[in-house]
Amino acid sequence: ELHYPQEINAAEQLVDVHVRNGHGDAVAIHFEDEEITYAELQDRVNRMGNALADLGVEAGDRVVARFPNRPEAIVTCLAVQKIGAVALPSMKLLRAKELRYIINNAEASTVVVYDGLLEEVNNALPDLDTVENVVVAQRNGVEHDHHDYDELLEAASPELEAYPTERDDLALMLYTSGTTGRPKGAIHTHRHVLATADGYARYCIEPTEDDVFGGNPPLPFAYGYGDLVTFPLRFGASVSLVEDASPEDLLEATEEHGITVMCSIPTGYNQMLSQHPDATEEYDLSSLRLGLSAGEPLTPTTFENVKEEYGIKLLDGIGTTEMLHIFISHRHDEEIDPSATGFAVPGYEAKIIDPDTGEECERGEAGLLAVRGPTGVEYWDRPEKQADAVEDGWSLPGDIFVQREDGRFEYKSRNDDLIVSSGYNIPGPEVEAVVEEVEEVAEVAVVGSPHEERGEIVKAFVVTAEGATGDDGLVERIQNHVKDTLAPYKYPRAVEFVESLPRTETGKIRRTELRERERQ
Ligand code: 3SK
Repeated sequence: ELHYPQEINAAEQLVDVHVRNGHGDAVAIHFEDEEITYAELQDRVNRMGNALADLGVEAGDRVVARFPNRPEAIVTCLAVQKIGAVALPSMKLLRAKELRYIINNAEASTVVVYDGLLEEVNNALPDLDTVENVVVAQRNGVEHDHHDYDELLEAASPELEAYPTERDDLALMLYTSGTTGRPKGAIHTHRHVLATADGYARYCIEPTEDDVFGGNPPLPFAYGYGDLVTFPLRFGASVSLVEDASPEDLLEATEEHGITVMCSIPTGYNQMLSQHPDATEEYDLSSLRLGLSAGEPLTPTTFENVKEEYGIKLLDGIGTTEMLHIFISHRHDEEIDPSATGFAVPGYEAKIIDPDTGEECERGEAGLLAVRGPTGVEYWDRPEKQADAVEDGWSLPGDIFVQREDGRFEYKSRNDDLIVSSGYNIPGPEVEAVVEEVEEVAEVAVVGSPHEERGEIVKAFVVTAEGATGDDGLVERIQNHVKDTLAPYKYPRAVEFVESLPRTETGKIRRTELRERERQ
């Protein structure tokens, strides 16, 4: 079990502790040609914390950080946490409609945003009820009339004592799509943040100060936040950050920054393998010691290909935004069976239950995964969702697993309507609601369809309105409308026109039937 003192501040633990311990000159962040040491990171975090406090941000306030994977994102989140406020990293592809909902729901007081991502904030701003400050990091010369990130930092003091947060005070809030189309804020405490490193990372990855974490999961994805912020900084290691990293960027960064622990999703590894089949001849990848994989199921083929090409094991894991990071995985130093996800991470317990009775299943029997441990599901202001997601202290992530005789957990499928495509969680019903807005659409059902590279793709079954023709033109109009309304990765890559949708007696669409049809 992990014990933390009553008073603890995650940002202080991730940065100041290292400076105090004489590690201030060690590199914390590699970004482009820059090497930011722990002492420099502390200086920036302190200035940003003071600047935010001067703007009126108080302990407990929610502050949105909207950045690609850049150092300012880390500085902002840590500064927010250091003054006792709550960091809310925002996925960069979110559109004004989604931002409006999230920021109003979180009642955020402040938005700190990269100028390349300002437009959707400006579009949402007239309807943001609680936002008092917008701070812009101007990196591309985008004109604005908000506070300027660099000017604020320049003017602020570099001295800052961490706010005396308690271990169960909120530190981080991450919105997850869920299946309903209304994103849910998963809230996490200072203790939760540190526990992801002190459990999963410490035992499954065993990081040292010499490790360099790198990869492409976005920082607002809980997987990316752990891999690229919490883990490197908890262990006095460093992170190689690459903005919008292509497979080539990741291979280059591995050579340039000496990445030792690569972090990606199966689609990311497959893209690296297929786009650079001779990577080891093109790049020096000898620094790599391990790869982490999550976000979607890892196939044994990808595991073997990565092992053969890069000479490293891929540690598959399953986590959720609600649990903050991975709770089932192998350990890097044990024999990995790539057909299974692994064992419960030290500190967590996992079991398989019958979805109808809640009784524990026998080994070998498929059922609903239930987990508990040092992190847990807590939603911001959604008691009805909270009740569905937790039973008797056990969190129910909504996945069907089997626990084998050897104790390993093997993934089977999702238990709900969430489509997992290239690591993005896409709620089918949310896409349906937008497709339905197209005039020529009478009815629609959206499900995941298996796809070799992306795991699944979003597929829409559409019944056209009278007089409309289901042709390529309509497919394009549907796709463009979704791309213009929601984050573009949610658009249906496949559209099939059908006479009618399968329905239950009570009129509910039988998405299971459509999903099964796709799997045949
Ligand atoms: O998708 C996952 O497996 C995952 C892993 C770590 C953190 C968050 C998530 C959703």
